[in-house]
Amino acid sequence: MSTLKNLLKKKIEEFRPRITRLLKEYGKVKVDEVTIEQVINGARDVKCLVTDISYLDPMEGIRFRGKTIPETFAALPKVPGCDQPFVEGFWWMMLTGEVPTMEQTLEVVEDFRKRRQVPQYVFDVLRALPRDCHPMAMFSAAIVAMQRESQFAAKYREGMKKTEYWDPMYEDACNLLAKLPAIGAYIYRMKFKCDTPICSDPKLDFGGDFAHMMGIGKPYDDVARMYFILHSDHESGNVSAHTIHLVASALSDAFYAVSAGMNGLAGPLHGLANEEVLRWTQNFMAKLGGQEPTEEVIRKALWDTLNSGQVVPGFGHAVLRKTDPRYMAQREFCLKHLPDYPLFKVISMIFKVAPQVLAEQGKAKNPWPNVDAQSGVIQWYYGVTEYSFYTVLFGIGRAIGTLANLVWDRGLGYALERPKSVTTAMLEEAAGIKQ
Ligand code: CMX
Repeated sequence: MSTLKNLLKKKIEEFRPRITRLLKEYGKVKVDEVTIEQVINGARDVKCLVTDISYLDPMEGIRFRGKTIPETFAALPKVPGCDQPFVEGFWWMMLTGEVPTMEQTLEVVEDFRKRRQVPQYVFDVLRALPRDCHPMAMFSAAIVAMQRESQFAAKYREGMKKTEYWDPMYEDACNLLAKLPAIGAYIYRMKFKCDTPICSDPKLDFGGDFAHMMGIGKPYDDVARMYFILHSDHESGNVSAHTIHLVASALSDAFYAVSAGMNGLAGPLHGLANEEVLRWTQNFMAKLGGQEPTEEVIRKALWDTLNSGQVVPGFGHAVLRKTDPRYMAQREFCLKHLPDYPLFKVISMIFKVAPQVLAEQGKAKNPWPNVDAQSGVIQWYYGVTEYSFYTVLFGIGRAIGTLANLVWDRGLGYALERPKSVTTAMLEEAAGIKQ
């Protein structure tokens, strides 16, 4: 058993009694109450999920295993000669809550290398799809196509104890995660680069190999590492993470669950917003016909969007009530690497104007930018201008946190998810409305 798997086994076994005790001795203690507004409006803020892998404070933003974004990047072992940490080390940290040493990180790098070969039939599935399919539909199809590889499904058929579920889930999680960079890059090169896929380089780490297979030189490897870590997890209530947790709660394996979660990430109110931001910005720039945008022009474009009943992509959040620190991390990257890039300047101007406009409109509870407002600029700068691909990048990252959650879900024996519905008449009765 690998060092990581051994440590994880120990951690899961140590943790289990905490859940057993809570259920047995304190199962009826109230955590929250639910209002009619929450029932109708998408269970906003209802505390009915548990995860120890990340926590989202509305004012502070995300913490991965208790660490803020800067703390996470500072703590993890860096790829030699690069600014950013190994994604593989981050995977260790998300699974165990501990920062790995360089030696431990390199063990995961080696382990992932052995798992990264994508079966040929996955590429055949991708090639059989019409080329104008959205990259996210392709990504989701490729993931679910691999379901036949699931060790969890095979072991479940053979019969296994509940306390053993985490083990094949861990194997599936590693096998799936290690293959995602090659699948994402294949989709990109097949769809957008005249069908010229690039083979994986066994010497490279997760992020480095992704950049290599995308066909983009340094420092895109660091961009990829940063991007995957930043998008990895946002506790478990967001659409993609929650879908993955929900689907797997029926003991569907990781391939079914992650594919389903990617379909949720592909929605414009969620991960697709990174594509929408670039589309919105490019459309708006095209209308200017080469003229320098001003704050006034941007203000008008924002109002036009709002007045036509559309949302301003990249702004607002269901939980956050301040600028997303994932936005700030990417903005800092831009300030360091591309401060004078015209598109970055436009995005910065939108950052200045949009919160005022949204606040004036008075609908959005959070007028500040989220992770998706900044990410496309960096991709565009490094040559990935095909913005319909951006959500696939988000998806590769999101798999890290959600797969770590799935391993723990099975380790702690979390139950089938099944909230209760009520009828509208029942809500009216609860409200005291007489028909
Ligand atoms: N532009 C215009 N209106 C917005 C808005 C925005 N950026 N953000 C919120 N609003 C509106 C909502 O549509 C809602 O209007 P109605 O009352 O007419 O339905 C109202 O303000 C209240 O919404 P809220 O409680 O502030 O926000 P929600 O929790 O309902 O939704 C989110 C959150 C992210 C879907 C929303 O802010 C939005 O649509 N943003 C733009 C899309 C986006 O950037 N999504 C990416 C989020 C991050 C991610 O998951 O990747």
